[in-house]
Amino acid sequence: MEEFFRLNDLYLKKIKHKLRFWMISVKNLASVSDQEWSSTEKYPGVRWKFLIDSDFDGSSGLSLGFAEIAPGGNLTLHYHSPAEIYVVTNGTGILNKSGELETIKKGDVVYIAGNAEHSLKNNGKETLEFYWIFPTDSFSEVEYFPTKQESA
Ligand code: 7BC
Ligand code: NI
Repeated sequence: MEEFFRLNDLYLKKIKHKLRFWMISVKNLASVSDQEWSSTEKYPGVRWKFLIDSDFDGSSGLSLGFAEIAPGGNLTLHYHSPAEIYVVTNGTGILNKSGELETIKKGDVVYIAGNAEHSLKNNGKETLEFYWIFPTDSFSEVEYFPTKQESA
């Protein structure tokens, strides 16, 4: 009987693995309500969660996370080899585009080329909220480099 359940389990695992090729999943922030916020002292006032990410589900090829920057908080100057997209869903902030500053706000979308230095600071009174997208299976495989410049 135990053997039957073990084989059944193996069979189900195999089927699940195959189904990943056709996987379509719907999520929202409530879906990850039990996930702890991530943060680092490198980025004061910034916290984030993972929604579509191979470290958390069976997705691949693209990954997406949600970040909040508190008023005064700063996702300081950095770069990484994958390109990146931001979709801003709340607040306003100052985007540093490799030295050129631009104010961004709710509704804006941002394309950041691979290896382009960028930072995002919340200069408003509301929480700055945005989704980011990487063309990678997971966030964990994106290597973050700090800028060579002095100020962020
Ligand atoms: O929000 C974070 C935290 C590391 O990263 C995504 C935004 C970005 O520019 O890489
Ligand atoms: Ni980035």
